[in-house]
Amino acid sequence: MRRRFLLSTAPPPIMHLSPARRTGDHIGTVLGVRFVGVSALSHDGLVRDHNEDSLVVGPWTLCASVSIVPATMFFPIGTPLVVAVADGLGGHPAGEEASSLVVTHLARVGAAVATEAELRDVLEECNRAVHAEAEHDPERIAMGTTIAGLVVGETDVLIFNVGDSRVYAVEDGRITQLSVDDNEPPARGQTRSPVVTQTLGGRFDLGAIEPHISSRPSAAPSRYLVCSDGLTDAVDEATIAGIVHDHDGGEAAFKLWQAAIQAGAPDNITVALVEISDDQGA
Ligand SMILES: [Mn+2]
Repeated sequence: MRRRFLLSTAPPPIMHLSPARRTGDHIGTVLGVRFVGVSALSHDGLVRDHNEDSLVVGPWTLCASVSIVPATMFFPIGTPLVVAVADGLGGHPAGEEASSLVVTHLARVGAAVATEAELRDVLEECNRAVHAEAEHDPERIAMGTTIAGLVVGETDVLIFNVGDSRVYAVEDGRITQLSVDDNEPPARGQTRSPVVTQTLGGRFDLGAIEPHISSRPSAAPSRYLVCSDGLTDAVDEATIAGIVHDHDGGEAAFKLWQAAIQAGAPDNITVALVEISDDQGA
């Protein structure tokens, strides 16, 4: 283990995020619109020497870089908002290039994704873009990435994934996985195979992808967690559920990261907590 963190160190000053959330509710009340709050961070963990995860929140991206302090952003519900995590394929070259490319594309076009068919088209564009970048470059050959996230629209939330990054619904003290893991069946004694069966790019030819897409009403209040396997492999779902029950916003994102670090953080960790809040300001 090369990396070092003092687990006893006090968290960074994120407590101001609670007043910010109230500010968001206040603005929502004034304008009579619902808001989505997104609190996100991405970190390389304690073992890997760099971060191959990337993140997109609306027009903002974090491309294979590290942010230990969660960023919290608010968006009015209306224009489609894409929140997604991409986990560059380990064991292939340029995982960080693949995850960065995909989130950058989603940041550019995400606001125009209003339907499931449009989302499917955009994910196919991402698959072609990763393959095209890799095709003639020996240093990027077969680079690939997972993608998992949601599009918060006026009436519906579209939930999507390719690969084994995850989306959960957070409700009633429980988390419920909405994404579908694309993993090979586990070997005896394994709970989950590390081998993914489909990704964006990730193969020598341009293979077809079959994104998993489902939808739910974009009701307020509702909460979702989008994360890479660096969180879910290190921290069990009951612990994750407890943390997001007890905390919200940036504080919850930070506590999730902290739990993964305390568990040894063998992989990159990326977390985005998505909270749709009521225009009545609760
Ligand atoms: Mn990972």
